[in-house]
Amino acid sequence: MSSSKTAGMSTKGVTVVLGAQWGDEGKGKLSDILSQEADVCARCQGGNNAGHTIVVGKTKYDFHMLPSGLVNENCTSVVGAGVVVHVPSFFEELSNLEKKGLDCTGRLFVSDRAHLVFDVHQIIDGLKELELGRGSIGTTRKGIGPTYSSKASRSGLRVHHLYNFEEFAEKFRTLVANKHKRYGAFDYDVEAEIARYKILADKLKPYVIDSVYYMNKAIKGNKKVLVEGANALMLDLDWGTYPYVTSSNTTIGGVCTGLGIPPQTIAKVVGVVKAYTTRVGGGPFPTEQLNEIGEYLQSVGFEFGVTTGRKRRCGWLDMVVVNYSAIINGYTSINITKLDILDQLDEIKIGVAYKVDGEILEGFPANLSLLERVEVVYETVPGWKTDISKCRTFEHLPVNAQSYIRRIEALCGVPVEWIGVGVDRDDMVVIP
Ligand code: 2SA
Ligand code: GDP
Ligand code: MG
Repeated sequence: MSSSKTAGMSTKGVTVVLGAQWGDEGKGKLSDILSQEADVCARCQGGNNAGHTIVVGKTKYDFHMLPSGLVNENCTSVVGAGVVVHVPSFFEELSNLEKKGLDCTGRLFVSDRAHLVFDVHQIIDGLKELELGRGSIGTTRKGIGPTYSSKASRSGLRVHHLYNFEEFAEKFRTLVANKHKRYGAFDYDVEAEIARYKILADKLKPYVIDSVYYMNKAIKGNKKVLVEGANALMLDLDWGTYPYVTSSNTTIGGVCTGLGIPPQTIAKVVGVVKAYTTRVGGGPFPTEQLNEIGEYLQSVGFEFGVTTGRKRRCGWLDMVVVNYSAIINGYTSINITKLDILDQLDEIKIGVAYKVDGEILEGFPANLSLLERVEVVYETVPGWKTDISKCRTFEHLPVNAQSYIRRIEALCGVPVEWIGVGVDRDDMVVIP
């Protein structure tokens, strides 16, 4: 396995990787690089709606619910309590990784407090989207929203329920009966599902741990702990473009609630920022380019959903979004990704402010009808018209590319520590 320079894990305290835009910034790639020196890599929220791509030489791995740290055989991976777990997909993903040669034996664990996603949640995800019609969220239909709804309404089932099976079966029948009351008749064989989960419970047992104890022991024992965020700030249930969001806290708070670790254990928070912006699914997107620039970014950036295969919407870098995310997440450094995708452009725009009725807005609006009315103020900078994929140091980047990075730093006040210049693990400029 090739290994690139691995700078960046905090030597004392937890390192966190979070998406700063609408997802798909390249969190998986950075998590993989960092987990080469991590002892533990944990997921704290989301489920198999996520899609993290890692390319190591000729091998491409797609992660959905499992932590990207699994690529590195010295790293143990934890699916934390805040994650929602569809057990059949857990095993399918694991088996796909094993087929690619990864031995995950004894180094993958799942929290006994994680909530379970059932096929019924996925059916309801689809039904809810149908009900919304033209106003649909554009979910991944993986049952994420309905499962977090079951959790919040205290009717969900958690991993530990599988080990008191009579109670599990009873609660599960009630859960499904209540869904029928709300959504009417839909095809779902409850007893067959219970029988399937009887087998899955035994299969899952070796992976189940008390993750609160496990994580805090690792931290106290000075193990190097990495937390891999999924989705991104603008998809956060509280801070994103509600209701066009996912159903978990994708921000720094979700790290503590999803893993049961105290905030003072977090030493480093890396914001992953794509050099332009993409969004998949519905909802507002002020710097979206519904023109040849958007098409260029989509095709050159190969912007397709990793989980659903949907085309991603594309636009210019939006520093209003990045700054809003930096306030909430408190980044200690940034990873700019996919800078190479801008290589061929004559000029590049950066969204630096939002104006409504001629007035600059302070902050990011909560109200979507106000957001729809914003006019983006752009700065235009020259492109570099050079292939940067072989650059490995900041000094080797063309001057205009260096200026683009320095401008981003100046606009958000956070240092850039990594710059992605290609898909492979090694295609990264590290700024020491
Ligand atoms: P959900 O399924 O309830 O979480 O969907 C709610 C919104 O959250 C968006 N969302 C995502 N956005 C970007 N990437 C995601 N992961 C996949 C990927 C997405 C894919 O890596 O490409 O394959 O389509 C992700 N997961 C959820 C979603 O589009 C809704 O807007
Ligand atoms: P994540 O969800 O944030 O992990 O990101 P995704 O895996 O959904 O999408 C990012 C895509 O960009 C993946 O296909 C990565 O292989 C790719 N990628 C990541 N960093 C870079 C980069 O610096 N340059 C290029 N060209 N591709 C990158
Ligand atoms: Mg993704």
